[in-house]
Amino acid sequence: MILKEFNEKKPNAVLVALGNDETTEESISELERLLDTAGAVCVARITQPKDKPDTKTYIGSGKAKELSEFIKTRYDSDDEISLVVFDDELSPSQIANLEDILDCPVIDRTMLILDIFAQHATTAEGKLQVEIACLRYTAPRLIGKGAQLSRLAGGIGTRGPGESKLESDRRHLKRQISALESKINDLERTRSIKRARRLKSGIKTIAIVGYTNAGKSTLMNALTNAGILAEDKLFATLDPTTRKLRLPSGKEFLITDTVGFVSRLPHHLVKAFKSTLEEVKYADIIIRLVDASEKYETRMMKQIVTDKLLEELGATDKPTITIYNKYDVAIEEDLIPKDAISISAKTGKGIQALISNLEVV
Ligand SMILES: Nc1nc2c(ncn2[C@@H]2O[C@H](COP(=O)(O)OP(=O)(O)OP(=O)(O)O)[C@@H](O)[C@H]2O)c(=O)[nH]1
Ligand SMILES: [Mg+2]
Repeated sequence: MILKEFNEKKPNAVLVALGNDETTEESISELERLLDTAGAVCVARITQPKDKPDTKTYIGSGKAKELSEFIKTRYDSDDEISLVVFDDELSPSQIANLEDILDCPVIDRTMLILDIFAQHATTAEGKLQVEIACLRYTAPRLIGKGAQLSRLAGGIGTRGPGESKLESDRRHLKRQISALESKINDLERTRSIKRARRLKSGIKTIAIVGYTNAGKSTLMNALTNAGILAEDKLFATLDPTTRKLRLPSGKEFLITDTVGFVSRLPHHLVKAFKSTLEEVKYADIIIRLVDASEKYETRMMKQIVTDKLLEELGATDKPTITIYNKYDVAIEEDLIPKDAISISAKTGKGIQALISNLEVV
């Protein structure tokens, strides 16, 4: 993948977004965190107030020239720019046009997230899911270029050498995708057998959901000593872990920690991670974790993203416990609902209250 190729020094990147309001700022800040997680450094942010993206170059052509000048000033220096990341999904032709003008690799938000997922996947299933998402993302781009080429080649009936190469690439890609899909189907079967076994055991399952970095793995560890990696990185967890949770009364649950949500999670990833995310769909109870250390508005935005994904997964009709985590570093506490459970998964504060709550669900 793109960012892994730079192995010595962290690559410098410029981030680009359209808009000039607070939402743009938040979104580009999140992109910077994603970039950091992927292993690159943001050296400049560029925003352009514009209602609609330019069909050819996303940002205006003048702005693109300006950016290319900026990149040029750093050629062959220690601060050379190796990457430009756009905070949106770009069309294949926009990427090609921008790379022409900027003379620098261009990626979009989706590719960046795919890259992080590729770096973080550890299990066979996780790796397969990421691979499928990447191929599915690449396929239409190849087809798009192919379509342009075949028109250039003189229309129906004529076959340029480039076109037939593209066709064989496409066929190859299709074969690869279907081979991976059948492997995934096998894994899905295993997962559903396990699920059926759990169902038979009659033990209720809880899924911890929430925006990436909310503290889901930390909470899971606090509850079960699961020893899951919790990190101040986005998408530290990709593969779901399920553990038994035994309450003091003897009541038992199975609790699952899973992949975090993010604003504009690429559709291909949602699709590819279907079997992982189904752990949420089949859970009996949902713990919806909110990061209380963030501003009220950010919390709200992230809750909306989480709820939308829950709806997409068909998991909205379940008993849901909303929990405010990171209470030790909470801000705007007066805006946290009075009846909400507040905890610190890190210090352990409020965990007892949560457990008491679970005793009665
Ligand atoms: N101060 C404070 N930090 C916390 C608390 N809970 C978690 N964190 C920190 O928040 C960061 C993210 O925690 P994780 O448990 O990895 O979050 P996650 O929701 O599992 O994240 P992903 O798996 O990446 O989606 C880590 O650096 C944790 O140490 C808390 O209650 N208080
Ligand atoms: Mg996690």
